[in-house]
Amino acid sequence: MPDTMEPVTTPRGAWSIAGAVAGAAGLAVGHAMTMALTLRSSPLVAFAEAVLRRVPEVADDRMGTLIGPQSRGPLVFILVLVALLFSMWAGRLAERSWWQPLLIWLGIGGVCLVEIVLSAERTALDFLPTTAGTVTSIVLLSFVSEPLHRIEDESDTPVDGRSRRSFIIRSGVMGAAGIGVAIYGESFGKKRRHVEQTRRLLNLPVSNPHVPEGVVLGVEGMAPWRTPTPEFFIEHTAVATPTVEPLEWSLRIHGMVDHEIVLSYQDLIDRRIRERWATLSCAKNPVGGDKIGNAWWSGVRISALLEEAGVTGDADAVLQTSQDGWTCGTPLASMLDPNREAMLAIAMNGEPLTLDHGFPVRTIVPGLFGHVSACKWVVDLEVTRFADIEANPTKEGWAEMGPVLIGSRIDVPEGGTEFEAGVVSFAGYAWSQRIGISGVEIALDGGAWQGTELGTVPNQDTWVQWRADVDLPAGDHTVRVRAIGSDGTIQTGVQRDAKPDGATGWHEIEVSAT
Ligand SMILES: Nc1nc2c(c(=O)[nH]1)N[C@H]1C(S)=C(S)[C@@H](COP(=O)(O)O)O[C@H]1N2
Ligand SMILES: [Mo]
Repeated sequence: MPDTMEPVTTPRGAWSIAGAVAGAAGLAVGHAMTMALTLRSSPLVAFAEAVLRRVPEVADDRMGTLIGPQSRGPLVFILVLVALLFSMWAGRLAERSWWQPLLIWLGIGGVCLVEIVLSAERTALDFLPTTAGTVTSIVLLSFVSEPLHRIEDESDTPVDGRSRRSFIIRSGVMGAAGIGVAIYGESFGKKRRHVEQTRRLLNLPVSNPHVPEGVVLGVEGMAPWRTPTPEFFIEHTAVATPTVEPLEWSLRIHGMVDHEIVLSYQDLIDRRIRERWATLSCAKNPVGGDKIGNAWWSGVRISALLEEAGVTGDADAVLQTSQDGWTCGTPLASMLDPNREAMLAIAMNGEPLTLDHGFPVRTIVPGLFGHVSACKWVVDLEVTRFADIEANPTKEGWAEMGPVLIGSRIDVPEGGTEFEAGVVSFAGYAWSQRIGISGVEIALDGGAWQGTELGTVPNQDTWVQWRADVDLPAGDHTVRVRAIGSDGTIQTGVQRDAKPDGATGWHEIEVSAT
C-alpha cells in the first residue's frame, strides 16, 4: 500500500520557539553570572547604560525629562525584546544553515563586548557573563532544534511523534531552566544590594583619624601611607563575594575552652572597640609587589574573648572558618598576646568593612600573613592544636606559621625612568612587624650601602616610609634597597619564591641618567 502520509515538515513557529528559548536562556545565564560574580551590570543592562551615557538628555517643558537615566528600565525592556526577536530569527535561520544563527548570536554578544571594552573600569571577569550567555545560546539552539532537524530529515517516512515530543520536552525543560537561572540571579543580586544598603546605613562607634604626624615624608608618587580602601589589595578564594547580613551573622568560639561563646554583631559592637594602625600583607606578595596595605582597623580584642572562654589543655592553634567555608590556622599565642591586639575587625579606615574585605567581621592579627590570620567573613573560632587540623592554605602548600618577613620596597622613581645626571630622590616602604625598623639602606650599582631618612611610625606593626637623595652620574644604574630590623636583623638578599614562606630578596630597579 502506498504511503499516504503527507510529507512531514516542521512549522516555522517551532524554529522560532527554539531560537527564543536559546536566546532567553543565554540572557538568563549572562544575568545570573553577573550577579553571582557580583559584577556591575548584566550585559544588556550595561549596554543600555552605555547607550544612555552617549545619548544627550531630552527634556520637554510640559512632560519633563523624556530620555535620561530614568529611561534605563524601559530601554532594557526594549533591548530584551529586540534580543528575543533576533533570537527567533536565529532559530528560523537554523532550519537551513548552521552558521547564519551563529552570526546573530555573535552579533548580540559582540555589541555587549564592545561596550565592556569601551568602559573604563573593567576586569577580565567582566567579559565572562556575555561570553557564557553567547555560548549558552549557541549550544542550546543546536540542542533544542536537533529534534526539528530529525523531523525534516525523516520527512518521507512515517513519524511516530517521538521527535516532536522530544522537541517539546527539550524546549520546555530548557525554558524552565532559563527561568530558574534568571530567578537565582535576581535573588542573589537582591541579597547583594540589600547587604550593601545595610552596610551604608550602619553607624559604627569607630573613628577615622588623620594619618599621624611625621609618617609621610612628602615624596610625590609614593603609594599613600594609609592605603585607601578602594586601593587595598583583595585576596580570596571565593569566586562570588560572600554576602552576609549583620543580623544573620554570629561567631562561635569553641573547642578547647571552658565555656563556649556565641556572639552576635550587636554583642560585638557593644563591647569595647579598640582601634589601631596595622599593615596587612599577603604571603603571595612578590618582592616589590603591592599585595600589602596599611589601614586603620577598628574591632574587638580577641585575647579578651579567649580569656572569657578559658583556653584549656595544650591548645596551640585557632582554626578560623569563614562563612564561605574557607579556613585558616592561627597560632594561639598570637591571639592571646594582648600587645599584638589581634582583633575581630568591623571597620577599616573608619568605615564598615567593604564586602570584599570581609563584611561584616574579619580577623586582623598584626605581623602574620593573611593566609594564617586575616579570615574574612569569619564565623567560627575553634581553639585546637596544629597537630589536629589542616587549614585550606596549608593544604595548598603555604606555611603553617606565616610570620611576615622583614621587607622593603622602592616606590619612587619607577623602574626604567630616565633622568638628567644629578640628584634624584628615591623613596619607598619598609616593614618588620612586631619588631620595628631601625634603618633602611640603599645601594647604587652594587656599591656600599648607605642610610636613608625614615618616617615615624605609630607602632611597630605599620610600614615605614624611607627616602634618600642619590647623586646619579650619567649612565645606566641599578638601585636596591634593604631593611634593618630593630633587633639587628638585616633583610636577606637571597632570592626566594613566595611559596611557602613568603618571597625574599632585595627590591631592585634600573634607571638611567644622561
Ligand atoms: N574567607 C577568606 N578569608 C581570607 C582569604 C580567603 O581566601 N577567604 N584569603 C586570605 C589571604 S591569603 C589574605 S592575604 C587576606 C587578604 O585580605 P584582603 O583581601 O582584605 O586584603 O585575606 C585572608 N582572608
Ligand atoms: Mo594571602
